[in-house]
Amino acid sequence: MLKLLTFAPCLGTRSPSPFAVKGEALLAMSGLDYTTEVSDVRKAPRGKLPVLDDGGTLIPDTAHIQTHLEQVHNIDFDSHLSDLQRAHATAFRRLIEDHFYYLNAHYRWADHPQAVRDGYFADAPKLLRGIIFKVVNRNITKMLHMTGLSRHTREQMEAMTQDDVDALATQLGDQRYFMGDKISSIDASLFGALEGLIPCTLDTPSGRMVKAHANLVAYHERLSRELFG
Ligand SMILES: N[C@@H](CCC(=O)N[C@@H](CS)C(=O)NCC(=O)O)C(=O)O
Repeated sequence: MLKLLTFAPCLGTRSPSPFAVKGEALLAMSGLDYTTEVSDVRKAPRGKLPVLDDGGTLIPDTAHIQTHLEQVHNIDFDSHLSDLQRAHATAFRRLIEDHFYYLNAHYRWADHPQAVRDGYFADAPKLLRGIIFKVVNRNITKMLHMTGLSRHTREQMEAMTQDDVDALATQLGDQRYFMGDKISSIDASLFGALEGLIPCTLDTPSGRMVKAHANLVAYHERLSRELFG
């Protein structure tokens, strides 16, 4: 049985982590039976979640989870895509996971520390919650500083965010899925990002920008229904 080790739902989302939602979306798209289990990053092989547990074999990272599902379980996510579509999907995946992700993390952790503390660490004993939050917050702040993104002015960061959101909305256009009329693995990445913004209870610049694009909102609602009922 496949089991996705993940984070608990919070702040109105299936999971606060877009990667955890992406991992679950890949499993839902695969049609294989799976379960999810709330886990702890400290127990994860690379200190991050999600991790796929396939009968005791642990596969960290959604890129490797996708490869595992393709190679071991013969799931075909992307073979209908042309070489050009694959190239576009790769570029957009990097935009979503290696740029947009960090901007979204900044808006959450820098603007809503209290809500993040009480949402992310709801299961931690109340006395420890503040300490855990402080340690994680320090690491996240450092990580965002190292990417260089949080060194820009707020105005510059929001302009970059707007560029990302507009690029996503333009590529989607009035198509059913991100690459056309058939779902592919890039939809899992985009769904993960949108899940962290559209139903999320936090008011963030990226959330507002996404919600201003009716096609992104309708897409999120459609995939939510199709993948998770
Ligand atoms: N490239 C990884 C990224 C996973 C990731 O960054 N997970 C974050 C949550 S969004 C995490 O577990 N962070 C815990 C930590 O770094 O301590 C994937 O695709 O699965």
